[in-house]
Amino acid sequence: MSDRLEDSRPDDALLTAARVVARSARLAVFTGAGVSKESGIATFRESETGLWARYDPLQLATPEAYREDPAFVWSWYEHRFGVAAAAEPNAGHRAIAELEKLLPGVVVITQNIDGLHQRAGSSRVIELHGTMHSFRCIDGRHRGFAWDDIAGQEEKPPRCPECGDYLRPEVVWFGEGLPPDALNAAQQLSARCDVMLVVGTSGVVYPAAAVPLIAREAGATVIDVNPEWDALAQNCDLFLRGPGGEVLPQLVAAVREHLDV
Ligand code: BV8
Repeated sequence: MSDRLEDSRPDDALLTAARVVARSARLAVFTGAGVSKESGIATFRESETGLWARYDPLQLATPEAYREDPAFVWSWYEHRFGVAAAAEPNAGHRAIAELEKLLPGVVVITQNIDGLHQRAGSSRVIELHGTMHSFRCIDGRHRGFAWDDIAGQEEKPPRCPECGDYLRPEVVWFGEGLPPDALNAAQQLSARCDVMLVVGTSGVVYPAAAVPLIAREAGATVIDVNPEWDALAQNCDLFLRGPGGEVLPQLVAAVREHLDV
């Protein structure tokens, strides 16, 4: 699709997007922190509130920060784990999960580590940056510990039940490579999708941010959902301005009309 509908006539853009999505055979949904904003989880671009307001996630989500002060970085993840555990998937997450019921071959590629897509019902989710719901010892020999396996330990960070090393969340920190299987799957699905719906990402963190670019290069129609017109919006075919929790349910309702279901 060559011409890009500005968001000057939002209803037209939404109806066009719904027509494109309803006709898709291989829809990929690429999400960032913005899709969880309406679940009460701060995005990276906004500062947190309270204790963590004065810390920059880009400085905390690194192996260096963890080596320097493991207890401090662990406390940040413990705080975020608590926020995510108390959060509920919002209408945007649920709308994305509903697309999987309406269309064939829908896959979600997310940068988020909060697990809300899965809790909303999406069953094909690629977590490019790992998950905060699983832990491993720092040299990676023992993996897959759940929060319940370690919650009783007083020491921060808790110790690996197998080898006694400190544990860390199974997330990708800045400067660390992405899980090869997840990255390869995301790149292949992006190159093969016919429509990519991008929701709530500023598109600045690589290699994840290349996902929509791969899709567009391969000829997919790229639709961006974001309250702000930003770098990604300039490289998409359709821009739907607004929060995911509002736009996505409207989009799915219009897709249902197209599919007459
Ligand atoms: C790598 C997990 C190489 C952790 C994250 C120096 C050294 C090394 C690497 C680099 C370097 N300089 C640059 C790099 C590359 C670096 C990078 O891209 N840096 C950026 C800052 C320039 N990348 C890496 O380091 C990656 N690894 O390159 O390694 C390598 C290769 C092989 C072997 C060894 C090494 C790893 C990057 C992954 C980092 N981990 N998360 C954790 O979460 O704790 S990144 C984290 O930040 C998120 O996962 C996400 O990817 C990113 C935040 O971006 P967004 O999700 O887009 O969120 P953001 O807040 O930015 O934007 C929110 C958007 O939502 C906004 O547009 C807003 O308008 C919108 N919004 C707001 N409200 C709503 C909304 N949208 C919808 N609805 C709403 N209601």
